[in-house]
Amino acid sequence: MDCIFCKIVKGELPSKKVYEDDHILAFHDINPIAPVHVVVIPKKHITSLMEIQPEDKELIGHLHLGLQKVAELTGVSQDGFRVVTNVGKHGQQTVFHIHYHVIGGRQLQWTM
Ligand code: IU
Repeated sequence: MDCIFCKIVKGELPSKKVYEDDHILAFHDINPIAPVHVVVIPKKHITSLMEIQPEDKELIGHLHLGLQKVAELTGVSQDGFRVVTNVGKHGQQTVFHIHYHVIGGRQLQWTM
């Protein structure tokens, strides 16, 4: 499958890893928008939030615990941070393997 994030999971493309276990991978975004900007993905290929299936419930819960770990590992858990998953065209999703942006390390604003 021609998916960039699947290639990162398989080690065919490089990434700066923050956290990894059997089911998820977290790596620094190549184009960060804040001092902390980490992309967290399930190793399983799921195209977007809209393609999560009932059998993925445990995996998605596990990924949320991974988001906590990433926040702790990157030092943003105390002051706070933002988690974003972009979906489809209006969401400006550019990589069609579900991913959660963990963004922090500075005061964020809420703008669309
Ligand atoms: P989006 O939510 O699909 O718009 O975000 C994709 C993100 O993946 C974006 O912030 C890119 O900078 C990031 N990214 C990356 O970290 N490494 C890559 O090889 C590629 C994209 I392609």
